[in-house]
This record gives sequence, C-alpha cells and structure tokens, in this order.
Amino acid sequence: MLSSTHIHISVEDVNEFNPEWKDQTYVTEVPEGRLEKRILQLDAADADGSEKFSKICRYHLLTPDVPFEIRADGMTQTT
Ligand SMILES: [Ca+2]
Repeated sequence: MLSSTHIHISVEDVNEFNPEWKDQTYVTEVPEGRLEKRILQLDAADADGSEKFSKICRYHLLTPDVPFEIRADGMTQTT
C-alpha cells in the first residue's frame, strides 16, 4: 500500500537576505514501519554571510504529528 504526506519546512530570516532552498521541492520514498536515519538532505543558504557562514543553523518541521524529524544539519529521518 502506498501513501504519501507533504511536510512543510520553512527557514526564518535574519539580516538582509532571505534564506533560499537549494531545491524548491524535495521528493523521496521510504518504506513504512522502518527507521530510516537518512532520508533527505535539505539544504538552504543565506546570502547575508560569506559562503562559509551562509549555511542555515537550524531547521524545524512545521507540520505537526508526522513520523519525521529534521536534524540541525538538514538531514531528515523517520521516528
Ligand atoms: Ca538572512
């Protein structure tokens, strides 16, 4: 059986430029009922800093009650 869910993730801005996602949409499939530690690597950058310091510090999932987590480095995993 296949099912799908959409997860909305946003980044909050600090300083002059808005952070931008590397890709507009990230899509993948995961097997149901199994812990997956590496699903998708999300990546956003902010032009307020140099390339070295433009990486986003934290990501947060906004969709409640989903069996996913996002780590500080942008990697998503199942819970
Ligand atoms: Ca900024």
